Amino acid sequence: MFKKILIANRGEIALRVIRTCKEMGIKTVAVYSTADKESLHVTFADEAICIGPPSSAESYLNVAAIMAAAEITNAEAIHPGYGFLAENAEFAETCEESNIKFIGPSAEMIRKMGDKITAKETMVAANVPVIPGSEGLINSIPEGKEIAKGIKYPIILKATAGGGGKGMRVVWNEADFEKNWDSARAEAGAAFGNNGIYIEKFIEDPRHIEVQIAGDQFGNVCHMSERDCSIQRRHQKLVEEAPSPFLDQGLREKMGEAAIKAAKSINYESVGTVEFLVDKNRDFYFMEMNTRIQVEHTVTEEVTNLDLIKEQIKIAAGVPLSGNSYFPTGHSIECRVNAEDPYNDFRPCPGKIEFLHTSKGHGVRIDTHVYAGYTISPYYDSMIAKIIVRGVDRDDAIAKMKRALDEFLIEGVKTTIPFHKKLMVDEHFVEGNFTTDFINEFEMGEPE
Ligand code: MV4
Repeated sequence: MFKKILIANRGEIALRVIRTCKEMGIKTVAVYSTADKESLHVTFADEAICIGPPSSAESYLNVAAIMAAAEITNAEAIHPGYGFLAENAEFAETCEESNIKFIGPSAEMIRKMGDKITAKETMVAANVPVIPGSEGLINSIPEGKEIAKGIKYPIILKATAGGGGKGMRVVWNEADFEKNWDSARAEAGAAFGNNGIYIEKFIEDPRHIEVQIAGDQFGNVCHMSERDCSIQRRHQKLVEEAPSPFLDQGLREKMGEAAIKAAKSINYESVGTVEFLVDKNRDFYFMEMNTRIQVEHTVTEEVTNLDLIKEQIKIAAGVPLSGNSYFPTGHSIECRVNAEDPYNDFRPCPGKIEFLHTSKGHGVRIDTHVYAGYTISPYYDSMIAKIIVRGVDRDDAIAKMKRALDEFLIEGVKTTIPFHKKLMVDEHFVEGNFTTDFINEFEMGEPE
């Protein structure tokens, strides 16, 4: 096992990794920007190294500074967390070349899943269901229109370098093809320096259901069942839960097996997530694979009793998996507490936390890096805490979440708590009857 790990991240996930390292007897090195000097990941790590000024580009994305910090401290491995360098193939490659273990998949696996057309071709070859559409890149408008006619409108244009909705356009009829083609191409080119576009049938009102998987260095792959992440706003998840209220055991097993096939087809090493779109007929289609630990890994931990960070570190150290898959017991829900004003278009609200009391008690877990007196920086993501509950069933989990939201007291900044309180009593949410379009219909009303 590793003796020392450097965590190339900040906030709650840096703290999350440090906690597991402590339990495993592994020393930790925190890196931080000057804006994060007072952060808990700096306090709780065994060593801490400043890697630059507040801007991410000069600190948490500064590969040279991070590699220097790892070398100075003799760290044997780097945990990238999520965001920042977690899915950066060049960074993984730099680690490989420096004989520092990147706690994640190889640069090659990251690249394969990062290019969406390559990922899709890989899934077709592996017999994983994909959304009907073009075979690879579209080279011209007439070619695109021909394919669209074949699969029938509505269709969706997607950027091969994309993800997170950038360079994506829904086209409802042939008359609207050209203008959407132009804007998708321009947006993809500007965002990724790659304007390659492909076409898919547009799935209306889908659910976003993803399967947690893990693969070891010996070709064993298992799944840890699914998470429902359909409650999203502008491609940012707000609430995640496990299991999905939409799946029965039969579909769960089928999606789990498909996710295992997907991971095996690239000899996937590490923990990862296979994202699916599920339509009204309960047909599911591969969408993307995330080659990192995700924010919402916690709900899977709550229903499987696994420590996914521990599994990830063990895999990186060469420990074999048992190969057995995991099915959920009970129900878990996570609400993301963001320093944003839900009554004002979820506008970010950085600033000083004047008072804080976090929820406690049976079945409640709070993962956060903030405390009373902490100043939320405008430089980074606005997520300041995750409220995670576990109940015997979905109704129990919702009851616990309502209670936990009432107990979460924060002053000085606006947060998404009022949104979550309204959601937990929404009829459609309570019935488990929601799709990715849910938020567009949701009314916040006026502040109390
Ligand atoms: C789709 C789709 C409908 N049909 N593809 C959104 C981000 C990117 N990962 C893919 N996305 C979508 N792809 C087809 N063929 C709808 C979405 C989509 C979406 C997917 C999951 C969760 C939220 C979403 C919100 C809007 C659109």
